[in-house]
Amino acid sequence: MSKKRLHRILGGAIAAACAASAIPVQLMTAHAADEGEIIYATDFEDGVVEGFTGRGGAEVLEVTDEQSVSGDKALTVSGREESWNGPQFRLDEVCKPNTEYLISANVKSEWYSQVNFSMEYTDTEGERHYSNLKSQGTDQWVSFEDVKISFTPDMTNVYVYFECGDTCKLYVDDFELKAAPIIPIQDDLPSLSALYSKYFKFGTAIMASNLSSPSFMDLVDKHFSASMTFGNELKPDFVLNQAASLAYVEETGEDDNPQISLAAAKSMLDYCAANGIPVRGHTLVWHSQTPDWFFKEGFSNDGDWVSKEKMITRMDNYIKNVMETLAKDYPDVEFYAWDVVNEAWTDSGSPRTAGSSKSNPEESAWVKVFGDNSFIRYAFESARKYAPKDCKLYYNDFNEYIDGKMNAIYDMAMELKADGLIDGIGMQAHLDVGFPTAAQFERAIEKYASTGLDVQVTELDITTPDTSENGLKTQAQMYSDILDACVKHADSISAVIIWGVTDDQSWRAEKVPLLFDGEFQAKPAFYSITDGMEVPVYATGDLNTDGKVSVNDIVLLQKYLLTLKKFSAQQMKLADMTRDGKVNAFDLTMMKKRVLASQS
Ligand code: 9MR
Repeated sequence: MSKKRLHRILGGAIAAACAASAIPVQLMTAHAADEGEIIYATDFEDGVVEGFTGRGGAEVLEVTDEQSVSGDKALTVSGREESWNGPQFRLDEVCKPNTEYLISANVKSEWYSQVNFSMEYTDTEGERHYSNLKSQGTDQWVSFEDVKISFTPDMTNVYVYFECGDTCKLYVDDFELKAAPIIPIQDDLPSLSALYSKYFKFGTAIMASNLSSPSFMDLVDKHFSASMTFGNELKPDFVLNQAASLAYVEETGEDDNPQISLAAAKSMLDYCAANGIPVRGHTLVWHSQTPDWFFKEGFSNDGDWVSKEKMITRMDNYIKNVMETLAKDYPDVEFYAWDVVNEAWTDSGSPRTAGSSKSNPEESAWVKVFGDNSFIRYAFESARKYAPKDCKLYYNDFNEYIDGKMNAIYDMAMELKADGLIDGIGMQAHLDVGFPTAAQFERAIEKYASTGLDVQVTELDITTPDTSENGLKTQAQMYSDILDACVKHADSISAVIIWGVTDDQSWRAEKVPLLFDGEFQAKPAFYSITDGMEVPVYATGDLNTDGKVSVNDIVLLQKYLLTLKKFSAQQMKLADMTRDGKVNAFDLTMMKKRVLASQS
């Protein structure tokens, strides 16, 4: 960032206007920002702390000349009583939902520690959510540059904030918030979902925060419309509602019915319903991202661990509540698959160590309560009882090509299959260019396919430590080899899901594991899995190019007619049911007749 004094948008003209009309700056409403427009920027050289407040309440925020990057001054935050205390900046009062912004700042922790740049919001049921955007560990100034941020209309009290692992002083300088330039996606690429539709569903996983990025969602729409996984929002720690569970105990005296909320998933569920995208539910029973109170007497944080019997009932009620709430509140979302149990076996093929995943991420509270992996069968029994009849049930795991784990999954699957409890095995496929080889991965596909169950590749990404042009070529080759193996075994594989869309939003962003870069452009890996593929010809009406004309296509056409959706040139052609060169209500009527006829 240059040394020149940044102009403080709110501190200048707008703040003056607010002062004149006695409107506090904090109450200003968001305005439509033009691409690249600076919404707020300060280098603190004017000695004013504005826009920032302390997260804990006790912090002291002041301008200091002890430290700075540009000029002589910076913001300092002292009196931090907890590591999460620090300066926060409220976004939703100055920014618009469904718009992408970029934030840059220089931040320094007084002592060596990890500096986190994070985001917080409140959902429609009043629950607060926190997510880390970027972290760096040092006692020097660290620079966060153009970190993307956006939020949806149902998120309120949206803040970005800085914290560090210690309670020492924090410094901030050169904070800048601007509207991101709009980078269009490449229109001339073939759609991945369409290219692979004759083999399997080709889909992706996204997070609710991605919904607010227009170009990101254009990529989802074009390439991944065959299947959607929610990266976090259907995991137990997002779904379980402790306040409601405690209230239920208070009211009924029973502590075996955990209460749930789908508020965090709402915007994604609405998106999938409106766009007719089938969903892979992820995940019901997992040691990770599951709160300890779920396993404790009275649903209290410091209660004793419950008995196995009580946990069986709690798990059954949890799965029942999830399935019933989805069916009642989201009847239009098609859940075609659910990960019933996730990551229960270690690489050596034994159950995880008993414990709390909050103290040690490898340990499992399920094993703590059950003593072994016997909870898996109960989970599948409950899922079978409550899941929609046509929804397939999966066991899902990573390192699924390592012998010990692979054999344990195979044996477990065969036992569950004998009782009709499981439909498939999910191979997460978090791979690296160095390990495993495509041949090892294919061997695992063969092993799982030999159960006679369905196989899905549920979370494919391939990291490369070398991000040079050469490294990206090696990555492209591996993507191509893995997809070749999937196509070869397409008879056993019903879906291949990429764990994310653009590198910058990936959980392994530094090793650029995905098909598109942070600028929404296709990488060599994309071309390696599309080049030479036959572009399929679709039946008129098959708007989502999934190989059939169905209710999902009707939904899409309705959306187009209500001008809620743009169609590509291919979709315009496919939508013209009456072949009169126009897309209108007559096409919708004809499509409805076609779908009705195919159902009778
Ligand atoms: O992509 C998810 C990331 O945003 C979360 O921080 C992380 C926390 O565990 O979970 C990631 O998703 C995981 C998935 O649910 C199960 N397989 C491994 C994935 C990557 O950690």
